[in-house]
Amino acid sequence: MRHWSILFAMAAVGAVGAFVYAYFSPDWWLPNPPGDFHHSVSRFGREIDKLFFIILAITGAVFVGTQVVLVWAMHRFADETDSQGNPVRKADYFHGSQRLEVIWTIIPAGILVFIALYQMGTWAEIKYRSAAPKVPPLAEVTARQFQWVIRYPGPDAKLNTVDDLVVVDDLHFTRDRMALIYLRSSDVLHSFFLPQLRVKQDAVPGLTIPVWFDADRAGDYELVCAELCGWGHYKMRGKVYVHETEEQLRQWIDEKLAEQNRSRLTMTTAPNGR
Ligand SMILES: [Cu+2]
Repeated sequence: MRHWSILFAMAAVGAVGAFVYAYFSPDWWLPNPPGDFHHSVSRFGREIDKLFFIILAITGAVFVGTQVVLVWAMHRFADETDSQGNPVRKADYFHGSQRLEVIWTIIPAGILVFIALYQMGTWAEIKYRSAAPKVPPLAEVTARQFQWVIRYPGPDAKLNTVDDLVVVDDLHFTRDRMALIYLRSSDVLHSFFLPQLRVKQDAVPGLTIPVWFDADRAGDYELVCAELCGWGHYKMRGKVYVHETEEQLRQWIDEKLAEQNRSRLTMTTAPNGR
């Protein structure tokens, strides 16, 4: 049955085709701003994408190589019968080959060691606390079922004081500046995920974890929870807005504060009929 090899070849060609198509499609797996889906907008994003492509190239080459061998073997050793219906060749087998097993253990092990060493610099830059930027924190982000509570320092520029601004699901920061947040959880495990900036960090109850990131393009992005944290997990979706300048960010915080003070005032005066 020689044509089985054709079916397997088509499956492999289809799989490679899907990858090639994906690269030219806006639904490409690495989310980027619409209209420019090949350019990550953050420094970490570019580094992570580079690692992603290296791994994709290695796994892609191995996939194509093994598929070629598979299809060739199916084609070359398909069963054949002569005109009397007798097999042309007898089935043959052997009990493994030590040399082959050594080869296909050493090569993947070597590749894994290479990736482990190669990614260390990027990992250190994104995750090591010693690499955290020496800047005042942008905000404290507390995950809870099912929202992100974000606390920005108020006019005194200090966190956890009475003049802080507390909002829900609304993360704002400034372009071209490392933003540092302190991530916490008040109930279960959540995961702070900024897909366009390639930032992902678990929020762990009892821990305060510094997370830092930047964006080199102003605009709207998204914040989602990437850890199944309960029935309303899907609702843990926040807005991210990157301002052009620090003044604009400051202005947004001031406006929000004024708005909240106004509503607090109406709340306290309303029962007395004004
Ligand atoms: Cu969550």
